[in-house]
Amino acid sequence: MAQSVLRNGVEKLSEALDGSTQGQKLRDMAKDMKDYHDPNARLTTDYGVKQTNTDDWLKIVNENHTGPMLLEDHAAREKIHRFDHERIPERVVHARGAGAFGSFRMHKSLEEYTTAGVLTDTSRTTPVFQRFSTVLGSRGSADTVRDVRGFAVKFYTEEGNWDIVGNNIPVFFIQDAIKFVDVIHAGKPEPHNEVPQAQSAHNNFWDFISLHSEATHMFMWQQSDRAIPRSYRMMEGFGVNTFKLVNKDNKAHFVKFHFRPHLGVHSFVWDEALKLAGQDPDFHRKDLYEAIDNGAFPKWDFGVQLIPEGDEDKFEFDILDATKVWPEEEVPVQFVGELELNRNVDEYFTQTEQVAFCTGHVVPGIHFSDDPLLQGRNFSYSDTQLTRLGTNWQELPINRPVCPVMNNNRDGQLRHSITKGTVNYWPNRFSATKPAKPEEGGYVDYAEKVAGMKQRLRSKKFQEHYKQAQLFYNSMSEPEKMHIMTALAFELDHCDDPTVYNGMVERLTYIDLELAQKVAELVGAPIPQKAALENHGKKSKNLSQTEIQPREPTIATRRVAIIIADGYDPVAYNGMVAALKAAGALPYTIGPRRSNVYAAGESKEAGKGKQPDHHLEGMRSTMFDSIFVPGGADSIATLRKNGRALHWVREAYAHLKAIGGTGEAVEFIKDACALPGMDFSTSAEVVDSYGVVTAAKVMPESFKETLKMAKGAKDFV
Ligand code: HDD
Repeated sequence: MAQSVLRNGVEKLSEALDGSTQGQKLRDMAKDMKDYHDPNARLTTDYGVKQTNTDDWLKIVNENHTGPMLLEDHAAREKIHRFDHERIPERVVHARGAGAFGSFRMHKSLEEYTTAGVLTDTSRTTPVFQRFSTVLGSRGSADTVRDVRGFAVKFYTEEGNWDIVGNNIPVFFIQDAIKFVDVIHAGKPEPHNEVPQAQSAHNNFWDFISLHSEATHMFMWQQSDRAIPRSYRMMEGFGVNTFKLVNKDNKAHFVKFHFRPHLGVHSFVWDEALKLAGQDPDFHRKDLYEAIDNGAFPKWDFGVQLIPEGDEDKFEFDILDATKVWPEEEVPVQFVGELELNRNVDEYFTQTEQVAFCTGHVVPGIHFSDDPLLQGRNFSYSDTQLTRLGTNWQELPINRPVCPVMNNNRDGQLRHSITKGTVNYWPNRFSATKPAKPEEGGYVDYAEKVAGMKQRLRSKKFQEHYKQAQLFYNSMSEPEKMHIMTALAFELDHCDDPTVYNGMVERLTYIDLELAQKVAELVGAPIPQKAALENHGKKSKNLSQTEIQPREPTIATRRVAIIIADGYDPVAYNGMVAALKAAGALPYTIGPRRSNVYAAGESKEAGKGKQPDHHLEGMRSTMFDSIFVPGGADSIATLRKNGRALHWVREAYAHLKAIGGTGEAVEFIKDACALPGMDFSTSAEVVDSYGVVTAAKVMPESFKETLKMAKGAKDFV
């Protein structure tokens, strides 16, 4: 695996260097790359001396070839010493992540609003590096936990690096950066026992949330399906904070950045996410890597919401408050560009781990607003990189810009570039390395009049914390509402302090009384009888993820398990495999063993048979989007007797997945899915969240159509 990964990287790099897509950044990094597949390369020390033996420490040996080891062996000590220091501090938040390279293009210029070349020049392809992450877990934690996902994009523009350090949720827990420490301490493992890992389901988190009412809107998103995405490729991205765009006439617009996935937004059901966290903790990481490796490049439409300076007071909410969305009815999103990820990393540590994003990284034409969360973030990001990476982190290959970097910042640990010349200050007698004029592309600060009292205050509109939480909840579909209710009930069940869960139930009465009552009943809190605040009943579009549909219905990159045993129907099997592959889906054959399985009419002696990709115990239904079972009397008779096979089908059914079968598999699937006392012939009998799948004569086309509908599939042929 490791070898193919590296080879792949090197091959792709040479393709890129031939002039394709985002060659600029790749050419830049190639200066520091080594090819570990060079058969002519020889092992050396760090100081370059070739080594004849890196397996035995130098010793004084007796006749039995044993004896004490020598301190003199510098090469051996170097090897151990380097190993001892391999780890660096993980990110204080967002430690767990995955990254990829890509490119960004604008199809409509934003020159009316900004001078930034990256947003105005439609002939440019800007290279990018993107990192996705969870927030709370440590670097080795699981991908599929309930959490906000980081969505950080570094644009290597011709004018310098521009970073959007966003999330897959458009709002945040807090309004002022100073509260970040509190919300993160509350969410991270508790201080006395470092429990729980990568979860918000504990006393401290909900204690803080129940007492800090500005988090109300955000915790509703965090309890929704958005926090358990099916794939990084199937989530939206939001810049969250309010920035400013400034045009050539020095006119400013407030702006929020959006990324909308071409594949639509899809999520796990909670039980699936929970199980996957143990069964395949790298699920999202692998999903991203495999999709890019297969050429199924994830894409997002890039959009902006714009408010002209001067209009900022026209809204019920403060447009600088990161706990509020700008409802799309009031400020539509204009989609003007496209982000594509098309190349996997060559090495995780030097690229995904060492990449350092900073909200303070902006290019001419893009400016900060007075958003108090953003202003504080601008300090925190460059500061944290010092602990994590050390001084001169900006010079690391993944972080350095593609344009020249010239200044009088010097020295410090691990300084990489060598600056020639006799002066390191400005002004100097050579008039060397001088400040740029605006017409030379110099960054010009946006001039604003600021006057006021020096005080620790927030604007009045910042004090309102519930209307948008109600708006979000009201906008959910019924299944989404149910998922929020069960998520809250799960989380609060993990809190054993009644002050915490009682307090949270009380907080819910500010959003929706019925929701509060249902949660209260499940978690054992007093059932509230009165709403603390009347629900305004309003809704807004695109808050429900069911509205963020795929651009084109597609099953591309969906993982389909095809379960077979000896005697399976080869016509149904081959037809389905071919149809799925043709549609870009990823069929995996699962058998009772990974040794060859024989179709009806095939014999072991004739040397035929099909080797499954996995056996039934090696994988679980959770790792697939769908299941197909071809008929074949003997195959189905075997599967019927196999508890794990039944579990595969039944579990997939419970997780609302499309299930298909032909011939004898039809009754098998029905029996496997049937719940005690359930009348399978009418969907009305079906328990709440359970999808209904009745399989009869499943042709590849109808199966594909069902799969396109992904979760929530109801009755198909
Ligand atoms: Fe942050 C990392 C997103 C508020 C302080 N943050 C980090 C990352 C993302 C975000 C995606 C991971 C970047 C990567 O992949 O390396 N953070 C957000 C969003 C916020 C937000 C969308 C609200 C709008 N963050 C926020 C505040 C502070 C920080 C208010 C501090 C005052 N964030 C950090 C940090 C991190 C970080 C401590 C840890 C690692 C890093 O910066 O590079 O500085």
